[in-house]
Amino acid sequence: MSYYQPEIECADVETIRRVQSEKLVKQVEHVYKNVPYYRDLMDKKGVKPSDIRSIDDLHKLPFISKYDLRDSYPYGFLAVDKSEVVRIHSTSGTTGRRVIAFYTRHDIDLWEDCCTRALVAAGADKEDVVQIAYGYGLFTGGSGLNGASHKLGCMTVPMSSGNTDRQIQFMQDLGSTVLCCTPSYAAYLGESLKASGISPDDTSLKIGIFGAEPWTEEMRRNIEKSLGIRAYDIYGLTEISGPGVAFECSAQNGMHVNEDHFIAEIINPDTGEVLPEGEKGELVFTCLDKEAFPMLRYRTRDICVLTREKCSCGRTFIKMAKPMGRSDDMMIIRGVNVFPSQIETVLIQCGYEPNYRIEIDRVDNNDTLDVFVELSSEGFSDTVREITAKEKDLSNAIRNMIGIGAKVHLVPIGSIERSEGKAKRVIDKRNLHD
Ligand code: DLL
Repeated sequence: MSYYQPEIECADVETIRRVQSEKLVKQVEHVYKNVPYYRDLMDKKGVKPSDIRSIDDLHKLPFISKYDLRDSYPYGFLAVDKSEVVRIHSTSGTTGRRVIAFYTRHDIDLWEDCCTRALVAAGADKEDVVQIAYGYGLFTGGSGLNGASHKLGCMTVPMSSGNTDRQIQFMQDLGSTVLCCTPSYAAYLGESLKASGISPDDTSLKIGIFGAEPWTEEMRRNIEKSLGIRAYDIYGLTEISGPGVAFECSAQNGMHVNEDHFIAEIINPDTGEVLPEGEKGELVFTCLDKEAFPMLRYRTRDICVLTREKCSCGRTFIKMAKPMGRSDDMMIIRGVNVFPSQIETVLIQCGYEPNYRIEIDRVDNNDTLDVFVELSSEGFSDTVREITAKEKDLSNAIRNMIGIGAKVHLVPIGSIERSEGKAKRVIDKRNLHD
């Protein structure tokens, strides 16, 4: 079987919409019949399954939010008999109670197909040796890419995250050609290779499939250089399946949503109004094929933009820009909205490595913003005066980007904790005082 399916991935918009409409009608019937919680939401809104005849009627359906999933924890959204479920995965629960997602055999199969498309779009084939350094277990990263690598027939190296020395040893001994992990861990691996005196030319790596957290174009260039690869973005979330909801192709400028399985919308997060293509807002997904844990109009809280243009790769699936982060990650500092990714952009543009920590606090009713970033290796022998001048330059560059000043602290190399999974870069101490 080929995992590049141009008949649908490159289909005209009418065909994609027709496929989506047919599947949507059936999916709504399935959910209405089998998920009493959602049936109640529909009833309250006065919508019946018969009102949904095509994707033009999608806007009539109620949204599902993380609060609905919490209220109905753990089985409330399970739409099949428990005996049909073959696996669960779960979110990390950093922003509240965990969500448990359920999968039938069919759900796993389709999810893995989506991840396989991502590998193929990045240029992988069965000759590749795929090293998977996403965590395995409840997190979807390891299992999703593992299943995809199997399907493609690649030699799969299920490392899971961490144990960096062993990662490097296996990478060299087995000649890994594809690396799958979070971008922050990829950056750390690049740094560790350098520290071990291994040049990117000494490895066989050529492709990276990185996602699960926001990362900037500057970070992409940094990783591509340190690992000697091309780095591709991959997006997804546990509630919708896991990685592979959207994936990057050779154009490397946004991720194609697997539109034959998911409908993507952008809404105004405050009003719920659907926004036209090209406008920034909250990403909402509707699953079209899922059996066990079907989500209709699930609000991701991820902020991004959707555009449909003919891509140089030939695919016509709508593209999502790199998400700036979740609306929960947005920091409001002195009334200004700031995403950590904006600060990351400035740091890398100014020549620093992506090892940083952002601390926010409130002192005498004023918000404070402190950015800790490691000295670059050239800055190692700087005098105090030189360091102070660099901190000031960085502070000015940050002010230019986000509109407010930050106190910058250049700290010794190695003093910021490295991440093996999703990086935790922001410490908001204001919550402690509330
Ligand atoms: O992170 C699934 C995944 C695994 C995606 C491996 C890609 C690779 P969750 O743990 O449920 O699932 O977290 C989902 O992570 O709503 C986004 O906020 C963020 N996220 C995922 N991929 C990206 C990405 C996995 N490429 C949440 N860019 C999502 C930015 C991402 N943020």
